[in-house]
Amino acid sequence: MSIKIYMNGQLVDEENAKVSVFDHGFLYGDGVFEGIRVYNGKIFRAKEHIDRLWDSCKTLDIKMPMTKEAVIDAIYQTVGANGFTDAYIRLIVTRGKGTLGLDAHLCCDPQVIVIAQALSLYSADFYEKGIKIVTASTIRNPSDSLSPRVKSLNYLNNIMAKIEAYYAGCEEALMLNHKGDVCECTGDNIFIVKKGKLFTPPIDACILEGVTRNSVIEICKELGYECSESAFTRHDVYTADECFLTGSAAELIPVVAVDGREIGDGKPGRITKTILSAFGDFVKKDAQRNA
Ligand code: PXG
Repeated sequence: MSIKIYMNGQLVDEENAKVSVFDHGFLYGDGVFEGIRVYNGKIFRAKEHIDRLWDSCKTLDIKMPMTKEAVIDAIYQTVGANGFTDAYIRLIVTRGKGTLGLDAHLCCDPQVIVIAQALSLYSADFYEKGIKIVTASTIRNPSDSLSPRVKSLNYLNNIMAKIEAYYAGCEEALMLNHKGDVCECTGDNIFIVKKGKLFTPPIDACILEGVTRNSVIEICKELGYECSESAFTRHDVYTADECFLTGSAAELIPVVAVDGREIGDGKPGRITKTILSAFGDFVKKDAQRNA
C-alpha cells in the first residue's frame, strides 16, 4: 500500500513524490532536515525541532516558504493521512531547483517534504544488552567549515564514520573533534556516567545540539542528577561507569563497550536504566505541555 507524502502543501502518493534532478538538495546536499518522533498522536518537542530547522535554514540562507505553524500542521496532516498515532517523521527542506552551477541564488522553489513512517524501533536486545561502538578515524566537521549544529542534508562526514562502524562490526561510531575530544556518534549524542555524575560534550565540541540530549539534561535536573556539559576524552569514556547514546530515532541506547574496552561491568548501567524509564514520563509531560 502506498504511503502519503506531504510535498509543498499537498499530500501525494509515494510514487508521485518526486523532486527535480536539478534540485540542489540532490545535486549538492543543499538543504536541511529534522528527524522527529510522534508519540500518541502528539509531536515530541515540536517547538525545539521547528526552531532548530529554522536555525539551520538561517545559517544556510534558505528562506522557508512556510510559517512554523504551517509546518507543524503539515506534520499532523501527514501523520493523519497515513493513520499513525506513533511515527518517525522526516521533515526535509531543499534549496530547490537551480542550475548545474553552485549559485544558490538561482534556486527559487525550496521543497518542503514530510515523510511519516511507522516506528521501526531498534531491536529490544539493543536496549536490554546495550551496544558496542568503535571510534572512527573520520574527524567531525569543524564548526568553522560547516557547523555540525546545522542539520544539513550533507551527512557525508557522519556516513564515512558509520561505514567504519560497519567494517568494525559495531552498531555506531564515536566521532572525535579536531582537538581529539569526544564529540558525538554519527546519529546520536553521547553521555557518560562517572561516580554518579553525568557528562555530555558541550555545544562547542562540534556536536548537533540534540533534542533528546537536551531532554535528558532536563530529566537529570528533575531526578536530581548532576549533569555537566563539559569536554572529555576517550580516556574518560573507557573509564566511565556507564555510557549511553541519545537521538530521536533510538531515544536512549546503553553502550557497553567502546573500542573493545568494557564500560563498567559490561551491562547497561543503573542510572542509564533510570533515565530511560523516566524518558517515558517526560514524553507524556511534553504531550500535556503541547495539549
Ligand atoms: N547527532 C547527530 C549528528 C544526529 O544526526 C543526533 C545527534 C541526535 O539528535 P536528536 O535531535 O534526534 O536528539 C542526531 C540525530 C537515524 C538518524 O535514523 C538520526 C539522525 C539523523 C539521521 C538519521 O538514526 N539524527
